[in-house]
Amino acid sequence: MAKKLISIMTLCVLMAVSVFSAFAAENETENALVYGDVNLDGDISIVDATDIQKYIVGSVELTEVGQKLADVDSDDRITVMDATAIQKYIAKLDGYGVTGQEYVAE
Ligand SMILES: [Ca+2]
Ligand SMILES: [Ca+2]
Repeated sequence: MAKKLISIMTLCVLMAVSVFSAFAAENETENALVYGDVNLDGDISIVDATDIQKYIVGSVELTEVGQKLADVDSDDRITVMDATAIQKYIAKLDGYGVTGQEYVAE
């Protein structure tokens, strides 16, 4: 009896694990690209603004997509204005351009 209970519990754990990993994998593919998430970690944070500043001074590289997501004021350049716009978005101030909007590849 106890043995049967253990095998049922094991089955439940295995099912929970597989459901969870399927959910995690799905989440990853559905992780939409959003303007402002320069480092593509799924979060718009001060790190992204800092990455832009570092990119401007040449101390960090951005991926091709990262560079597109960095231009949040849509002037086709990556400047300190983009970093400022992201900071405004985080601080919930106006003037954050397209930060937080979904990026759709052309
Ligand atoms: Ca980020
Ligand atoms: Ca810009």
